[in-house]
Amino acid sequence: MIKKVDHIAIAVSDLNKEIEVYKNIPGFEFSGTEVVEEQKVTVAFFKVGDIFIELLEPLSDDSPISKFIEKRGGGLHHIAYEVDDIKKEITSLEEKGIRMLDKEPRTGAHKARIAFAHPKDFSGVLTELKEKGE
Ligand code: CMX
Repeated sequence: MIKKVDHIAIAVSDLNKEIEVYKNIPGFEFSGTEVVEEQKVTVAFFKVGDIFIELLEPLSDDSPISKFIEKRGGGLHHIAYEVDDIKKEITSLEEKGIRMLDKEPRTGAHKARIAFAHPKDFSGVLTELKEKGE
């Protein structure tokens, strides 16, 4: 079962510049950056209420985020939902006809286990399942 929205991710080409913008917004609490080699991104998290806004900057030209920024110029990239048992949820969504881009979980920020579902099966929105890590 999907438990809650964990984070909303926004693709940016200049992370440090965007961090300064968000740091000035009352209610946005900066909680640090992390390089996620497996996903070829650097991420910055801001806590807003009980969810996070995740800024995503590509680490390299072959990062999927570079491709996205090239195609769309950045902006809203994905919504992530927290689940307790990601393998079970991958199977459950597939049984409902949703195409999972990841059949097996991968490692995301904070050592979470993550898997993406095809945007075409979620109203055009790239959708991440996330089982918390550390
Ligand atoms: N939103 C909506 N549609 C998107 C999209 C997005 N963010 N990214 C890609 N698409 C669309 C593409 O336009 C494409 O559509 P068409 O088939 O009509 O051309 C389709 O989805 C497939 O996209 P692709 O880039 O060709 O497919 P790939 O297999 O190369 O990439 C994907 C798959 C989308 C999962 C990958 O590009 C991606 O974005 N991975 C996520 C990386 C990421 O965010 N990592 C951070 C994790 C950090 C964390 O949260 O812990």
